[in-house]
Amino acid sequence: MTHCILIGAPVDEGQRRPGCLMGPAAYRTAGLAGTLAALGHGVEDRGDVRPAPGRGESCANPAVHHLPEMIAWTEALRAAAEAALPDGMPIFMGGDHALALGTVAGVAAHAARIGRPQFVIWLDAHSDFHTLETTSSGNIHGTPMAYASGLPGFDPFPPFPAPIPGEQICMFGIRSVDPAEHAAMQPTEITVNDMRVLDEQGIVAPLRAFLDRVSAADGLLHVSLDVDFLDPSIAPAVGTTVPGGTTFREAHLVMELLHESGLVSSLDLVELNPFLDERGRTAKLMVDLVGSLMGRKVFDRPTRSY
Ligand code: HAR
Ligand code: MN
Ligand code: MN
Ligand code: MN
Repeated sequence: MTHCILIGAPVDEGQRRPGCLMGPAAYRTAGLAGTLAALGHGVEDRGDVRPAPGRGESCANPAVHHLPEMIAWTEALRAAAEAALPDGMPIFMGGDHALALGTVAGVAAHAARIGRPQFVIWLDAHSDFHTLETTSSGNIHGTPMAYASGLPGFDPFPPFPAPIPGEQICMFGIRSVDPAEHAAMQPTEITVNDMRVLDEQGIVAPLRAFLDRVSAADGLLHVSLDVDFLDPSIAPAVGTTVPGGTTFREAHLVMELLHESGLVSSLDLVELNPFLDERGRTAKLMVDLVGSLMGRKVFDRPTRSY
């Protein structure tokens, strides 16, 4: 059984549509802690992270907004992640995806400290591979994977502690990539399982191929789950809907395979905007997906060993 550590990250400054700051409250209301406890896990809620005041940092791209606030969030969330990991599995309740600048920095620093490779699976419609220099929206939630990869172009931010090699990153379900992101990803070894790949090959083969690599390297696995990974018809509570996302069963299957691997060491739940939800259905779906990730199954059967 796992000791689950819930950490609220009410980040709203990484994009322009207010509401993601309500995310942690929605996950608590939708029963995340009870879902985990019912599966036999230990649950500890450490409350919401409170960043220090911003220090007025700036950068050359005038589109970028809320930079000082996001630097403060990144420092606070990195510290929260590093503090939680020796005690159990942190589950970061977002908050927009800019929170991952901090959470992934924290898990990467922890992995480096204990001498194990850190892997990341990015479940998202978007590649989030802009730098502060290439983003035209100025929304920092579109940048965390480039930061984690150690790309230049994040000057006012603290240097990423232990940049994650492309071989250890898998993007899964993406279907919206800007030209500058595409160009920046081209020279990397990142595995890109876009929706076209999943349409052709299904969920199982591409996901198992990645999990086999994590297992062979004795890696830690951070899962970053963006609500827009899901098709907007089943998950409307997100500011950046993109049609053609994963179905209910595809998403649960991803979670079930991740559980079966036994490799997951930390989790982000991001981009839920409860202000856009319909009677809590997206929040409830996200909590159900965490249930599958943490071992809920329809029927017990022999599982694949890694
Ligand atoms: N690529 C676009 C931009 O940078 C859209 C990014 C949207 N990102 C998220 N998270 N919603 O994945 O503005
Ligand atoms: Mn995202
Ligand atoms: Mn997204
Ligand atoms: Mn978004």
